[in-house]
Amino acid sequence: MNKNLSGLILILFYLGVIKSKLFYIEVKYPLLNASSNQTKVIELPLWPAPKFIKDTSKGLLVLSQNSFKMTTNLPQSCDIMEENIKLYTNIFFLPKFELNPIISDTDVALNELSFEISDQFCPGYPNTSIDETYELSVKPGVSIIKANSVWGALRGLETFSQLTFINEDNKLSIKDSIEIKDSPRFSYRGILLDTARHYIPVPIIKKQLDAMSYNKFNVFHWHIVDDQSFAFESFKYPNLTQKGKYGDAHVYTQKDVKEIIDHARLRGIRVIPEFDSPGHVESFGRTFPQFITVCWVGGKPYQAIYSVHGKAEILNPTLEGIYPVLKEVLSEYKEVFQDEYIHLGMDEVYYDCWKSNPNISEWMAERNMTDYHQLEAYYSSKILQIAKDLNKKVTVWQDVYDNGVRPEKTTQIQIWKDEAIGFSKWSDYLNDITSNGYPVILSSPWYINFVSYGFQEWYKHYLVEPMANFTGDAEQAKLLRGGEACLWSEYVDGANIEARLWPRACPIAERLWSPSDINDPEEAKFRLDEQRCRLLRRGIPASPILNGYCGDYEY
Ligand code: CP6
Repeated sequence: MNKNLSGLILILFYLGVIKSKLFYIEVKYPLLNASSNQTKVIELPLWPAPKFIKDTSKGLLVLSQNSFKMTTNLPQSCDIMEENIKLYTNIFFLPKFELNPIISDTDVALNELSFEISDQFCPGYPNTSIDETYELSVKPGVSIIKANSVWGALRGLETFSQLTFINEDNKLSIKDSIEIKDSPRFSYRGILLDTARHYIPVPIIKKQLDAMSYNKFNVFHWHIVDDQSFAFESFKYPNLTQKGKYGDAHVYTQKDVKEIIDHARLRGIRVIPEFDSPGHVESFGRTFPQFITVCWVGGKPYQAIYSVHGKAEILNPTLEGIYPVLKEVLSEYKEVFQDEYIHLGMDEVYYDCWKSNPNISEWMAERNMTDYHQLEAYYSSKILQIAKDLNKKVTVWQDVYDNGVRPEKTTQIQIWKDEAIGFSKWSDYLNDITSNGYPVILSSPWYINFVSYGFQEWYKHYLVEPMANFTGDAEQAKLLRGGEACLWSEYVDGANIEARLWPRACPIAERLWSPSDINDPEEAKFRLDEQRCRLLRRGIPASPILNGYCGDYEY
């Protein structure tokens, strides 16, 4: 081989080694098992990985619960910071592990974590344009988190918490010189929970919000009603709840909803509720059977309600009486849910029942409608107008767009179809919808309710690159606002949601937060292992990833 060439290869090889050494640190592994002799080289065990890390540490700092404090530069008290300082103090000094609080002469202390927040005000609810950028500087004495907003400070605090571990002397410690600069790749990083197929108890929903914040998710898409149940407490139409709920214990009172929204706010998470129609309305139709399309069978009306689940129950858009009711329902949503967006569903509209009904055919003929897509589009435009009149921005499932409706350009189109379930490729939808100027949320590759033996899906979910087949320019690319992991709950309720959701949602959290080139699952798996153990330590019963154990943790 040519000498120069082999020299070059050597240099490249050497650079590769240096790069990986910079990125990897030596820690006791498992992290909590201070007495273990196992040492393993793992990356700084951060999840999701930040944009930039510089670790020039030479030793450890010790945090003592007697002296460590967190301070902010905010002139006024801010409940978000105060609550999180409490929450994270509990995470740092979990009483369960009885840490040694003594700082001895040979220890170097970290006594303060100081938040320097440029927008010195305490925000209300998080919104689409929150700034989650932060910089973290860990050093002896006072470590610093700089952020533009309180939301960035929260993300930085989570990262800081993930750097702490228990050292050989049973003291909470952190490496002594780390610089991190970080901001999310996508602004929308959501999880859909379906509490209609099964009710999920309020305290369990709150725990999922906690776990979401540990993974830097920032949107809870609440699929709160569907065919199977209508669990939202309505004061305007109490029967919606009475007839729509599963049982007395299975209702989200408006007080519950407010609590959940406030719990989410403290963690920088938006709550977007879904009102799904004109399909998926069986439970709604128990109160308003007169608005459900009567399917005709053998030349006669056949009231499908209560007898056929799923596909048959569909609103009849030709009945004008429906729209004032929808307006009331949506205005009640608006009173309770704070977010500027509401999700209007409109997925899976099947035409069989509409087609069977001669009154609908007649109505369409009078309006020169020749195609049921036009009827669906008619319904979509009506309900979109209602939302607009209520001053609400809207997300819809892609069906609305597929059907030719072109709503306001603020309307987010959520892609759920894919060739894997008999449609086109999700990347084709992404190219098409963004080329027409609509913001997009991607869900198709991330159904975490589909399970196989073990946790094999995580590679698939992790390796999804949303922009892999993107054909648009940089402007168009910005329209991909992010993605959403969907946990459809046909087979999920309070008994198994936590183990089903975690750590299955973690790979998606990293894909949506971290730079696109953080995509090597063989590197990520060590950090993911640690993230799963971290979730356990914080009280989230996340499933195991593969054989092994989490330090001294008894699971
Ligand atoms: N429920 C509702 C569902 C689905 C949708 N809407 C769904 C269908 C197929 C797959 C995943 C989800 N269970 N209301 C479609 C958005 Cl593969």
